[in-house]
Amino acid sequence: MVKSFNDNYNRNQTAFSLRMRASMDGMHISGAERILSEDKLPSELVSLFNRAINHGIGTPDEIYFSVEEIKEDILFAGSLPISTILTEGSEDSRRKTKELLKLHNISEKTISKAFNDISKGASPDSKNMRGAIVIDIDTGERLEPDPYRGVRVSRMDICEEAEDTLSIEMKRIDTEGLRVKEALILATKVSMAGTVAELCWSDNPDYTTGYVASKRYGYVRFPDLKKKGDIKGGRAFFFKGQVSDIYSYINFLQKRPVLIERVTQGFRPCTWEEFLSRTRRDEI
Ligand code: WAQ
Ligand code: MG
Repeated sequence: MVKSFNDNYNRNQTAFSLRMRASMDGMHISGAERILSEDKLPSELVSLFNRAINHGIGTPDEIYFSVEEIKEDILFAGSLPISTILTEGSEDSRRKTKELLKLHNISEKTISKAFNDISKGASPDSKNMRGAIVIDIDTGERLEPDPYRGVRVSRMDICEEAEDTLSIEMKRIDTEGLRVKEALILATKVSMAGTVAELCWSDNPDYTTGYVASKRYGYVRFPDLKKKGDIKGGRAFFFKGQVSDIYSYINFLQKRPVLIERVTQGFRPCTWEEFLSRTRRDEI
């Protein structure tokens, strides 16, 4: 994200999608997505290579890079606002995460299914998936065409200036880390696709904060959503609509270029009750 487009004056430059994914013994361990101009490609390739080989989980035995010219129009967007809920351990976090999902009119059965699948490793062979589960909010049915791989969101990034603003904003609200920035960019794009809500926690055993994100409630973080040492993680996109719409939905997630150019103000960590009263106030 060091890169990208310096807003208005070089919007006409050709943009490239740069992707990296690394695996070890067939298990996905690291990936990244960038949108950037040609002059930034060489340095970013090197930095993503370093990132892949220095990944905490292990040294990859395969690293793939792809560079594609972006021919579609880029959608410029504002980020979702960040909130962080103060909780008392993983059970409390899970309970509140589920409550927030219920506020999106997602059935309890569907919520439990998403939690159970991610907790046990959501691919049919109980490994972490490279992409996300897509789950029908009413039936709880999984809709991703390839249940081993899932749907991988691609072609999203943040403009340089917006990234600087985001760093300042994150400091203001006591939040830090590249992981948060990348997840926020992804979650913003996922919300723009019409996703009812997204549920996510990392597959990194040391990173236990997860989130629920949606247009309606923003990017809502829950510390300790999983226990330290747990290597299972993943994402679920809660989908509402005709099953026939699923292909254009997935196409948007995989192909439509989205660049964050504005940062929406977020909130300092607060209790669940404070969060609820704030969101209710906003709805009036
Ligand atoms: N598209 C779809 N699913 C993805 C993608 C993608 N581009 N990248 C990762 N996933 C899925 C995949 O199943 C991974 O195993 C899982 O998500 C977790 O990925 O606010 O770091 O990169 O403190 O480990 C969230 C909280 C961090 C950040 C999420 O995810 C915060 C994180 P990871
Ligand atoms: Mg990871």
